[in-house]
Amino acid sequence: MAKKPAAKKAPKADNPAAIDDPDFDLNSLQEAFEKNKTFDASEEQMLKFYEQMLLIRRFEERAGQLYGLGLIGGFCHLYIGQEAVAIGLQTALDGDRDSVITGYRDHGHMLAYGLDPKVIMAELTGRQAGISKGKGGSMHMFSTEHKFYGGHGIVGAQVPLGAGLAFAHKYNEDGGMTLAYFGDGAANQGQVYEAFNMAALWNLPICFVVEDNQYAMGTATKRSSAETRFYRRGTSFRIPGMEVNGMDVLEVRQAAEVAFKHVREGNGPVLMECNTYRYRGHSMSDPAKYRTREEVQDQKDHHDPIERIKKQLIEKGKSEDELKDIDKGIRAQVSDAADFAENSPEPDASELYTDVLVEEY
Ligand SMILES: Cc1ncc(C[n+]2csc(CCOP(=O)(O)OP(=O)(O)O)c2C)c(N)n1
Ligand SMILES: [Mg+2]
Repeated sequence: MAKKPAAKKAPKADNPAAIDDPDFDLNSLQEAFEKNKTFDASEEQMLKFYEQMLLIRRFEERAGQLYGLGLIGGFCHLYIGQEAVAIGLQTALDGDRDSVITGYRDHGHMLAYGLDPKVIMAELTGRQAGISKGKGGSMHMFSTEHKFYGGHGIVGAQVPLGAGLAFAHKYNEDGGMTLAYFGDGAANQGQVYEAFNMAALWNLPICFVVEDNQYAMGTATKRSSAETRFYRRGTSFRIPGMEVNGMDVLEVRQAAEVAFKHVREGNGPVLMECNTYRYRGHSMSDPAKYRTREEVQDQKDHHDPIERIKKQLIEKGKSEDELKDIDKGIRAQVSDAADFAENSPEPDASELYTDVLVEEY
């Protein structure tokens, strides 16, 4: 005979959902989101989204070229194809209060947070003027001043660190929230679930975002993940999930509106899955032989986030020429960033001893 389940004790945590709502509803936010999935953007906002996504695209293309020329060393993971995720989410944050943390595919997130392309390019090329004095490189860029906490090479490590940042927001009562990004591959890490538990238990102000770009290095999600609907993975911790088309900036932004409101109102974490696609290999050294050219071309032809908003702007009456001029301006800005980086000196050898320990011992 099956054992009778033990009577449930009320949990001691300050998680009201766990006490008052025995029937946790994974889709509570998704239902609100389904009613209107498109952010009601003004023409000005749409132009801005177009411009910001294009800046990431052109910046990353240039970074790829500089890598080919040997001006960027080490690893370099490009964000091309995924632009709508960072722009849709980060334009909904408050740069003065909120914090962001991500993995190693971080250039786009830094640009989306309004950081100067010059200091990011200088960082990629290992120059003193770089945002981490040229010592972090592509994967380990940081700006505590801008509440951008990296740039992490250890897959999944940013998730508990993000929970820590959210804990600090709550503890300091500064009104901020944290956006913690991770990949579909990272979603299979144990530490992610430990962080989910603590975030839900302590009602932390955090939005966890899985950028499902369909691959973890060369492994397709369906080959590595028993549950590929990543938004469901917070169910055991009573974290509501949201499933979002990460190739549509207006949809991502609308999802951000719903999720961030929930978080800011003190209801604890949200887990958002953004379905997206990376056009380039995992890193610059990956020839991406695990997928067909046709698959990539299909994404570019039918799902490109920049082409999508461009089309919507044209439907609103913007001319192709006007949009081309914006592109020209961005290309010039990216060229200036590359020239700035190439002409900046490398850090002095004495910098090897700085920023290593918090204090002297
Ligand atoms: C703890 C750890 N294990 C393995 C690696 C090697 N590694 C680097 S990236 C990666 C795949 C991660 O894929 P995903 O989370 O989907 O992120 P994406 O690269 O697609 O953005 C792996 C296994 C690592 N850096 N850290
Ligand atoms: Mg991935």
